[in-house]
Amino acid sequence: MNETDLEPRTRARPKVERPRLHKVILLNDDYTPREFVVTVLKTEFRIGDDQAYRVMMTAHRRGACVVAVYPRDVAETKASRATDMARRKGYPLMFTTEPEE
Ligand code: TYC
Repeated sequence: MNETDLEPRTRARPKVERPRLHKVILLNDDYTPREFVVTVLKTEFRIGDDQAYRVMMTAHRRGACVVAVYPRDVAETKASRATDMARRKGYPLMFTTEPEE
């Protein structure tokens, strides 16, 4: 047998679980300026102007918005970096993470 063999696979292929992805969620608050939220989104999550504005407005209107999904460690690092960026300016802006269903 070689790479060009067209026989169907007969040996068991054990199913491997993919690690679950985690959502980064932007939470609304009454104090952080809209402009600043957009800047944080663009800086930490590398999304464009329009997308950042839409995500910010969705959180503003509905209370929260999913920003993106990543492997757990990446999601947690980005959420705390983004939250810290706001904390340094004295804003209460918060990002959280949760596993995808
Ligand atoms: N609600 C804020 C304001 O009116 C703006 C804002 C939007 C803050 C989204 C946080 O996740 C947020 N200035």
